[in-house]
Amino acid sequence: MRTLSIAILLGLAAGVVLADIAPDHLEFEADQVPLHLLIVPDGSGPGFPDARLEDGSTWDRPFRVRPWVWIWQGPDEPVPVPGYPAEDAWFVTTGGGVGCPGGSHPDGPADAEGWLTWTDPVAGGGALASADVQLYLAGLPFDEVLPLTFASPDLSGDDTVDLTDVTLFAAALGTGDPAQADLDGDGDVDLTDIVRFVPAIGATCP
Ligand SMILES: [Ca+2]
Ligand SMILES: [Ca+2]
Repeated sequence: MRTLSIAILLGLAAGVVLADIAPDHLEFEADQVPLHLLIVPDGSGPGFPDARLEDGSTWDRPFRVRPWVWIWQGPDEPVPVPGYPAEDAWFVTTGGGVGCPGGSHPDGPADAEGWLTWTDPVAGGGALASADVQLYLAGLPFDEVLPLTFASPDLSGDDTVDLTDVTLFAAALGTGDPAQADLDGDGDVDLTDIVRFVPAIGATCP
């Protein structure tokens, strides 16, 4: 509790200078497993409560992460950061996906215990289902990846779903490459993925 009290003091009372933190590790909810989410550049994809688990069921609640960081000249151990600003937290996939400006910020600042929450759909594209998802705070990535996988109808990664993506999607359907065309994350490429692709044609970043 002492650690948490210090963190609350640092985060809420004094304010943390963003340049003075360094990522240490991430904490997830105990039953959190890799969640699969469809992301569309215009943010028209499902929100996190509709993210799918491997068995096809839905997560049914927001996605939460508690980052633990080192604070320069702060406590002698990593601490969470209550009140951490949403605009300085975001994630990207290792392939450079989730590219819309502000498309992957959390709902708001970290809560009193330092948890960041994501509820709304992510606005972005270019994410392969096989790519790792990394959280950044103040521009610095955590080594530990988030328990998330994304897929997007924007296969080309230019944050627009257009003819180029139709061509790529058709090719991926032909080869059955789930890394690109498995938009619902059920491990195969079939009609349910086409149903998710077609409505996204024309989508672009807000
Ligand atoms: Ca594209
Ligand atoms: Ca599928």
